[in-house]
Amino acid sequence: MATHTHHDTGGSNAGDLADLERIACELAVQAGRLIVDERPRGLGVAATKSSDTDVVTVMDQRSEAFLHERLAELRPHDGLLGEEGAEQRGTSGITWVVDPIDGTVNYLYEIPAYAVSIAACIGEVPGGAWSTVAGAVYNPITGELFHARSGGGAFLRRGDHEESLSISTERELARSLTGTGFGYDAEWRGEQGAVVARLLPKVRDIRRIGSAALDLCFVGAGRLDVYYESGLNPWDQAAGQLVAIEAGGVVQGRGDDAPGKDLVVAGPAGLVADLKDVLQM
Ligand code: LIP
Repeated sequence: MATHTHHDTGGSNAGDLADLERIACELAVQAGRLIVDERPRGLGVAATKSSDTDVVTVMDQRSEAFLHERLAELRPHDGLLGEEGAEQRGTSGITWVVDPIDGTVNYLYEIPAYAVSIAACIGEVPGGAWSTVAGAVYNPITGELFHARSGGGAFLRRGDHEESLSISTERELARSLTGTGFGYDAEWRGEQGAVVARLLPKVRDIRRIGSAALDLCFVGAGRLDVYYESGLNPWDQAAGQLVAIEAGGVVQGRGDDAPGKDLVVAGPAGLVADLKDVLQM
């Protein structure tokens, strides 16, 4: 079973990981402030990607440009992979995987459920096996900063207050608040809708928050009992995966596969197993 629990840290020591986590936190907050404070009036769609509902705003692009510039200054030998096209190979063994605004549709519609997600990863991302060693997810509207480093636990910081996170203690799928999300392709959404229709009578309820990064952090915080989604890119899930794991959860893919674009399931090990049984995945 390729379950992401605790990771190999690629030779990074605890001090290195703490520094990576600090950088992720600082830049997530700075980029989060940018997308709120400098949001133009009448913000529209700057471009579309996989479909005409898969939108990019000028603030996605500005946030990613900011993160690219700051990471090049702070960590010049690291790699970078960003949702909006930023990509460079590094020599340090660390690749920063960033989603400049996760939950872009929520951001466009001013629904307060979006985040900047920044993860320091090892391995071959996106082409091969990779894992996250430090990360941060910041919702600039709620001021909630979720962060973790491998082996260091998961935390939620709001202002001067910080608390450690633990996953749900729920053990019954029928009583589980279950998060999920859907892709941008109409035919694929039809298939995903059929899956969630099968699942709905078997769980407490479904929540479709619109940001995978927040969904995974909510699993870590126990705000969701369990979460699954198919079609996610590394930048949607890299930081949130580690928060869920360091809060005591497991993050798996289909069958014995590692989590990835095909499927991500996160939560307490027993609930993840039961959910995968129902999903037949
Ligand atoms: C979003 C994900 C969400 C998914 C949406 C979209 P984006 O990422 O975070 O979980 O359901 O379809 O992919 O596009 O806002 O960065």
